Amino acid sequence: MSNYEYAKTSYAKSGVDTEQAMATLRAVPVSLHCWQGDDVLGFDQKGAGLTGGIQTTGNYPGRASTPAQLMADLDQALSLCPGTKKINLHASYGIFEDGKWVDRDQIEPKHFSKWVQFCKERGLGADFNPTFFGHPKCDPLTLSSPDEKTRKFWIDHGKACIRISQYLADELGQPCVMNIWTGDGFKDIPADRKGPRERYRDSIDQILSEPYDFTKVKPCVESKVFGIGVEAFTAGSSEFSLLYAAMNRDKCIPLMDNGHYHPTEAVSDKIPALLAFFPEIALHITRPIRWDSDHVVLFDDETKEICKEIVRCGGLNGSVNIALDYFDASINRIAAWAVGYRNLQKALLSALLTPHEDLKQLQDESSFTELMIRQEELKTMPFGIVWDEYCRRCGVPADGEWFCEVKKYEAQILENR
Ligand code: RNT
Ligand code: ZN
Repeated sequence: MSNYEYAKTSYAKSGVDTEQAMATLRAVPVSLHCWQGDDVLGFDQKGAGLTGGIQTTGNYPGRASTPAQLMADLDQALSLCPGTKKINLHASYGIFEDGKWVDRDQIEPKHFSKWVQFCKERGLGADFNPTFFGHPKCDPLTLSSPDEKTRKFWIDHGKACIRISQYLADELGQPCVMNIWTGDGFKDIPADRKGPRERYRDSIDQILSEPYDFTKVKPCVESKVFGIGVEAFTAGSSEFSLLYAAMNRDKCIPLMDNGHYHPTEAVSDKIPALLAFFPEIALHITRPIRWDSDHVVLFDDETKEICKEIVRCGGLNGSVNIALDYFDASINRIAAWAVGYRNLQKALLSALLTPHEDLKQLQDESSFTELMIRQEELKTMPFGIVWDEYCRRCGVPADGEWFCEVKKYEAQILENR
């Protein structure tokens, strides 16, 4: 009996079909964030640096600094990632031909045609994000600024991004999730909390007044508890963002980033709460250490719990849009992409290899002793064997066989940058 046959039989005994689990996982789109490749700097600003209360730390050599380099690095990372991939783009990654630069309120679909070509050649979908940070027109507020000129600039940016998202969805034949997140907030105790939120709300209303097909373009509002330099107040708090989405269900969906809550809050628990009310939600999967530190995603308990909730709430049928969001500049950036992506795939596979119906029944029968035993015993099932088989079927290297590829690429390409 092969290792895989052994694993398959073991799982079958606990009521799990490994074939079905692998087939399901293979079809689930997961969005890989382009910004891990260049420390969130983008191409449209020279020297504005990263602002908005987010930060990359580390100075690992070989950062991509041109579209061609970022695409080459993405290719290397994608070749190591099993499953169905989408690329998550930010507006700051527009490509201006012949030096024809335009500011963010003027960007057009044509500035993303190279990305469309990239995605088409590889059969990928794309998601999109307006970039409300790292720009001289952050005053430092954007959509909640009291300066009407500033606010208009950023509203126009948001509208331009709706048009680009529609273009990406139409060209690639897949829905495009368009995420609105700003770092708007205050370092210290505000004198007015309602004003910024009213302006933020009005700004999102104006952005979403731009026409789009809601079956193809999925605008989201991402909440956040605090950022660096905006410790006292963020305009887009959890209540604000969730309520905005709840009151505008016909035109947007909520987005939760699991780095954006107090450290004892668990996004895994919030997923079923939101799905009790929203037909569709979106996630940014990351790893906070003490704060929104955006560390590389691990195959850890909370990632597994998030994936369990996605799977058992039926989220793989399209009701949960899954994206990664982390940025580590202290290690090889391609390895960071690949290991985080693979860990999310592992967590999803592990969730798919769980007999959820049996476990639910034990809970409903109040058989909590048996429930604990079953849940504990699942932890030592031969998961790694199924993972290896899944990688093999997807045509990507198994664990232990991919880092050598990254090292080769580092020696040949990254070290010469
Ligand atoms: C920041 C948010 C946001 C960004 C990206 C780059 O805290 O998580 O999603 O990470 O838009
Ligand atoms: Zn995020």
